[in-house]
Amino acid sequence: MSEPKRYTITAALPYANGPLHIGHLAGAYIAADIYARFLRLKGEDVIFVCGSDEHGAAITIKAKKENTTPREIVDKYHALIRSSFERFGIAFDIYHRTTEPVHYETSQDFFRILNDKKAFEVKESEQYYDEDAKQFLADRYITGTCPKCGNENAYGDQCERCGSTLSPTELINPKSTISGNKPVLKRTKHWFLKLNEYQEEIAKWLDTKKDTWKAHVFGQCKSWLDAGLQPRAMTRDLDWGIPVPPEFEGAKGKVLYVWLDAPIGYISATKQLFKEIEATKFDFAYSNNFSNRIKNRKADDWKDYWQSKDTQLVHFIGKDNIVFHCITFPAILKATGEFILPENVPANEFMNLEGDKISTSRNWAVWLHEYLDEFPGREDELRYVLLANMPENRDSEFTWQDFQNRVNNELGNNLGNYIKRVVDLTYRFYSGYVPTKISADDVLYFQKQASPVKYIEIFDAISETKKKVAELIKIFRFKEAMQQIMELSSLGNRFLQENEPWKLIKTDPEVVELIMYTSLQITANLSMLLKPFLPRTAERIEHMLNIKKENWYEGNILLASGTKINESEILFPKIEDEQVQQQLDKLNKSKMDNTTAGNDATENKPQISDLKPEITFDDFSKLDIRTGKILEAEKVEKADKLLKLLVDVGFERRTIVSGIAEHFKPEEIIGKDVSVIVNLAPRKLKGIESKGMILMAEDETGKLYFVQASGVNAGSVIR
Ligand code: B3M
Ligand code: ZN
Repeated sequence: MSEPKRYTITAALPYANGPLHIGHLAGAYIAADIYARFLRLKGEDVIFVCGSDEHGAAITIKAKKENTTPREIVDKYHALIRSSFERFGIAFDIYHRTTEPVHYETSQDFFRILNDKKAFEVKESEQYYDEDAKQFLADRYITGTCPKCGNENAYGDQCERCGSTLSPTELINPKSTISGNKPVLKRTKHWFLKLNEYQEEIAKWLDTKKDTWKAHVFGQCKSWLDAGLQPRAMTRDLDWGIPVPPEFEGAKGKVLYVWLDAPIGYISATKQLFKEIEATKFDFAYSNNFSNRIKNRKADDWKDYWQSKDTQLVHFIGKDNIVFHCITFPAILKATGEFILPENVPANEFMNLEGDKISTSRNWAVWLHEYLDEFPGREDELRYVLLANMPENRDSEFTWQDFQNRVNNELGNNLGNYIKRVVDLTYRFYSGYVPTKISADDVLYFQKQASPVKYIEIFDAISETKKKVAELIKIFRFKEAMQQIMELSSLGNRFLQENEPWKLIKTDPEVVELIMYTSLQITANLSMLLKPFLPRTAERIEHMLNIKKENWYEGNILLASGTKINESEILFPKIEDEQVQQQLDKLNKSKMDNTTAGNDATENKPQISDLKPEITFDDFSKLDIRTGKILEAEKVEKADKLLKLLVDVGFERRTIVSGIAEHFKPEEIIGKDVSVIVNLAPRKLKGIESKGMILMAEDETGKLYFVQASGVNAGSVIR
């Protein structure tokens, strides 16, 4: 896309059925917030919208569990989630909710438009019904065995273990979660979105995203499309949700499917935002800060952000929401003929906690509201650690030990101490005044001096860092962008350390002015660079340096000579061992509670991997497996896990890319006998076409072994 005129940024609407945890933050909100803050800093026209998702079985199930009403559940958790976001510093322009009237209207209008555009077919189908509870069962009310991976606790719409999207009738041994009984199939009428009719359009559109979308997002979409899109019911028999508009025949007792109404929530939030802007009322605290960009707008201007071709729409979500944002919602938007489609959906993968999957029901989580209470004023430390471990392209892990290490070493020793030192030295040498600007002679002198870190290189490095950070943010590589900033801080540290101004001050005071002037510019640039990433830290540095930058400034001189700066403060106090221990104790308690309650706390980490469902001989005989020999092996650039292999499979030599680089060195596997699936469709990995797959055995520790048939020639058939 050529430079967009404006940006619409959305972050997944969290279900209002529980508090936020670090998995939510690492999945969508920190990335979205960095992106939004960066664009605002650049002076772009951007809105950042979110809100609570208050419908669906997620809510009614929780209400049942807590013996209360859905209304009470959503009111309670909406308030908690909203305040946690606000305290943590996620700078939405609006945090809306899907139980607001404007959202009901908008969603029902969508339903009408989709109907007018003939996007629906009304079908009677059989659906699971609980005869004791006398109600149809929403997907989430049915559990059973996943037909793909054998997980016995899969839901009617999804298996949380293998990530497959399911329909309730696919479950083996279905059970109603209300009564525990086996549900019966009963006929009911529903409106189905004819996704199959959009297959081609969606495929064509997605094809244009091959190079700009994350591989795992694109890959997931592709496999959906390859499987063929099917009509999907957009209504449910439930008493909690947005009613099907009453003029529709048979509407009674039916509500919109939550995945129809939730994404529309982004649009109704935008409508509400512009209504409030017109009335100069701001919903979220942060809106005030950014009101300059969007003030004087009219209520109707929401349309620009959703219907204008020069708007860039970006959805930040976790990987379990990909299909809804990349296929279903785009199909809906397209069907209306009026809306733009997302430019990108940079979904993150999952973050685990201390070796186990984060789980609300097992209380295996770090809850945001608890963190905020237990570590007051330390929001940026959590932001930083979640960012450093952000699951951008693969699942990642949060541990309290790593939290302590990163805060104390990377933030404390590298960044915090550096800034404090520069400020303290400025006080020691110049009573807190930024020294005079350097002269050309000084520069020459300085360039000749022996220090390995040269003055002139510093300013190049600052420019270079700014450029790289901006580029990386634009392609959603936030983790690397943060690393660039930390490297600039390390460079600043080295510059100070190697030039030793505290020694030179006696012999070469002019040179010290140059060193300090330069160091102060580094710190000022760090504060600007940090704004999107660690906003509170950036503010505190700005306060120390007595500057305020509202815009992304391309030049390197941010601090004028003669400015009086403020005294230093400690940015990142040490995280003590006891604090880490307290958190670990808390998690251990959850584990104990679960074991005594009879829940297996390690339910997601089976010792023996689950059995897959039965297949027929025909299924098996489709596989063409042959013996092969590895002839060549080399590392794939910029891919830690991949080796590029040349394999003799008897009838030809094949290039196969294999994810074993963390287990074997290239040189040690040349000549190895292997087993290869030779008729697997080729796929591109890091731009290399891989033709086939090497079979590996994995033991319980994760160690890999080649599956070998020794003594036979390459190309022998395995069956
Ligand atoms: N509430 C699902 C989730 O929290 C859902 C996201 C809606 S985004 C429109 O995973
Ligand atoms: Zn499964």
